[in-house]
Amino acid sequence: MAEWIEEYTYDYYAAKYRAKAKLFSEQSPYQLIEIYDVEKFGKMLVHDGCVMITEWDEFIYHEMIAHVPLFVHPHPRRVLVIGGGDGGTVREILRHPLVERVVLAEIDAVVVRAAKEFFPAVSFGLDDPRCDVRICDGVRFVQETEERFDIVIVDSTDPVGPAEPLFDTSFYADVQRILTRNGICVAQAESPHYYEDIQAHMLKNQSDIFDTVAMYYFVNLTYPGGFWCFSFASKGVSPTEGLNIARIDSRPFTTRYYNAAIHQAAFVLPEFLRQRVADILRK
Ligand code: AG3
Repeated sequence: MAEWIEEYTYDYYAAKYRAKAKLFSEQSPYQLIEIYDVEKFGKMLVHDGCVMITEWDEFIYHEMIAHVPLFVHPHPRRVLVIGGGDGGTVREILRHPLVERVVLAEIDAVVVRAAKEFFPAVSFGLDDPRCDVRICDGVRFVQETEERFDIVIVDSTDPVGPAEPLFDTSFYADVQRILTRNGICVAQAESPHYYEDIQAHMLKNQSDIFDTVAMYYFVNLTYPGGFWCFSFASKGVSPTEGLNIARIDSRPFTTRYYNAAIHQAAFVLPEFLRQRVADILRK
């Protein structure tokens, strides 16, 4: 089999990949989960027609969602991941020797099962003794948990379906409540070209709750447009000022995208986006 598979963005743009084989397809209670073997990119995980990860470029997303908050926080011990059932974010978090415990709250058991079977190099951290995988609704988890976390990472899909409430003020208020004093929340923040309304909505909502809110970007291949963002919100700690560069430079693991200069550069936004973010945060 060799067929083209497509990801549509609205009704005016689509990206097309040459699939060598379809490896997995299952309709879970939340979404259609498919895995393809794709030319160039290797195995590709697709939810409801949207590319989640490929073997080729998942390191970029996962390094940038994890190492930015983990190197900003002076002593990250406990980390909560909402979503992220493929395990890539957990894998990067567990490279930090200070981390004692990671809780992963993933709503969809099928994602975890499929990732363990087809993406062992992404998902292996889920079996680490420091990782506690909970199949549950992350929104309810943050409402109900008595536990406190130094960092909360929202590794979500686009805000349609189950991920929608993860972009709302009430969710961020619960996240703020369960964060410790130097707490940081980093969240998947979409494309500034295709999802500017979502970005505005989430930054505005975060700024109602958090003292410090910023946006940073990374470049990968397989999300629409390639230019993609994460939001950074904290109880005051700056993502770049006072950054401990020596700690980054002496990290006891290798990275392929993240380094100290990339960390700082990621917060330097192109002018259209810098202005837009400044306007949203001023209101
Ligand atoms: N999270 C999904 C990022 C957004 C993808 N959007 C899209 N293709 N339209 C990826 C989860 C990785 N752990």
